[in-house]
Amino acid sequence: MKARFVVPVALFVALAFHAASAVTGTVRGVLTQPGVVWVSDGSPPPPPVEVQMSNSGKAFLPGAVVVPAGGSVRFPNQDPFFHSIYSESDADPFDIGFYDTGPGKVVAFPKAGVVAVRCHIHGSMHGTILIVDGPWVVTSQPDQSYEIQNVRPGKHILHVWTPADGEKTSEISV
Ligand SMILES: [Cu+2]
Repeated sequence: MKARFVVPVALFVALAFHAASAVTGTVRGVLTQPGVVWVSDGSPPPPPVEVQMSNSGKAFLPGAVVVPAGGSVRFPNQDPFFHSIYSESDADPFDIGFYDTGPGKVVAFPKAGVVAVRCHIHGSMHGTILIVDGPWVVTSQPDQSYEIQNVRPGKHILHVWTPADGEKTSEISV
């Protein structure tokens, strides 16, 4: 399965701003498949951003999005029929009710975590929202390597998410 991720451009700008103001470290590694990696290091959150995850052809498009905690996700409905999506995940559960073709609805995600999204009407629909609370990176290198710069010194949790294995965490020292 080909992994597809969408990341908000504004976050890159915010992280570049943080880099100029503190002594920080770099975290490197190699994944076994394309995924998203981030470090919960207590960095101040970037300005809120809104990411889009469309409903198209009875599916979420893209199937996974990344948003910093405090941001939001809009769910435009591109299908000629209703959707009604929800999440029962521990982090940021929601149920936004029925909505027809059009701009859809917006959900805010104040807490970091991994949220599985489903639809009451279409049982096959499944999306993932990664709400992150620190420097992060989407791996795009052919060799699956990653490098996260501007991590604050200290003990932190490293998060690795892949479509096949979900989220795995480990403690690191920077
Ligand atoms: Cu649906």
